[in-house]
Amino acid sequence: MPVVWSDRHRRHEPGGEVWVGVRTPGTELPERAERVRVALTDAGARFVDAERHPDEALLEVHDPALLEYLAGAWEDWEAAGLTADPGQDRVVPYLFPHPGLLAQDPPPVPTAITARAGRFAYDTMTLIGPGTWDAARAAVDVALTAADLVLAGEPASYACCRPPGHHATRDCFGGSCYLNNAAAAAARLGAGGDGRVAVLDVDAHHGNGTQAIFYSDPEVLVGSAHVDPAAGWFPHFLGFAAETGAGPGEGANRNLPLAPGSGDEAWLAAVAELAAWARDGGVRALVVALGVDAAAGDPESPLRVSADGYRAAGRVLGGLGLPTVVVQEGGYDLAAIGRLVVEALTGIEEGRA
Ligand code: SP5
Ligand code: ZN
Repeated sequence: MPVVWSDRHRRHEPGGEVWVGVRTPGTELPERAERVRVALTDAGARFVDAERHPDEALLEVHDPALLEYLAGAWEDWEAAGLTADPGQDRVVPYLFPHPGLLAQDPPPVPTAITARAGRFAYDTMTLIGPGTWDAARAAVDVALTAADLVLAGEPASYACCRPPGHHATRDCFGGSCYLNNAAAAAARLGAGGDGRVAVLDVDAHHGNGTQAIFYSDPEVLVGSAHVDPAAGWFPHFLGFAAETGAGPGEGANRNLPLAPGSGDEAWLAAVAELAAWARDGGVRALVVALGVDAAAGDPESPLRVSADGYRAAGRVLGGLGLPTVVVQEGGYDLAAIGRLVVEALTGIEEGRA
């Protein structure tokens, strides 16, 4: 299947993560996408450069206030002198508008640049530097170009997105994600209005942003298999089985939390359950949010899936026989990420055959 790519991902250098107040090296590195590119090149893949898309497609899934903030966040931070005093070379939030704090909903966008970040960031780990907006915007273009290829008749396409997107909601960002690439692709696939779309998320972490964006939407099924947040894993506050959608979207969200240590058997059973759910829901197009951080060697999750497991999951998802856009999410084991992606994509092609 064609691989959609943008060199602009390299402009996003997170510069680490502030975790429990400490600047740690972080794992969402430019090298991740480069390793995937090399593995796909070796596998003989056909590369397509991302095409620039107007903001309209993005406004289907994001609040204009978030886009406006992210587009200027770095320049505002620098202009406010914060790189010199107190000497912080990335945008880091410090104050968060919790519901219990507020007199206004939605909260105002604060005047102080230091306070503004917390209006949109929900964690301290997802830092903004000079090239972050350009790269995040390019990742959406990658996903939208991949969706366009499928709309033009390709059976499947792979969006090699970086930074990832599935933790970004309509109006806030976190979990190494800024803009929701998979949600933008799903909105694009569903734009014709003639049938439901499914987003099936196999990243090790709950796809909370995608869930939130489509939570009341009966036309986009969102399913996620992930390590149980109740067992102590990000995103901690959601991803539970009881979250099934709201209002007209009731029944259109499905979460399958897995115990830490789960390997191929339990994980593949969950992936198969999500696939059967989408099939029974009568969907006509599929977005696979492909995180490969459920793999055994990944530093960010306790799931123990093998490379063969990713291949088998690909076969299950490809077996649905739907027009499919695969969107890259997490995966932080640099030595394994390339092979894991190749196995998953190969599995999807085998499943379709
Ligand atoms: C897209 C994606 O996979 N995002 C995952 C973000 C989860 N990050 C959670 C990080 C939690 C803190 N990690 C600290 C590691 C210290 N050794
Ligand atoms: Zn993840």
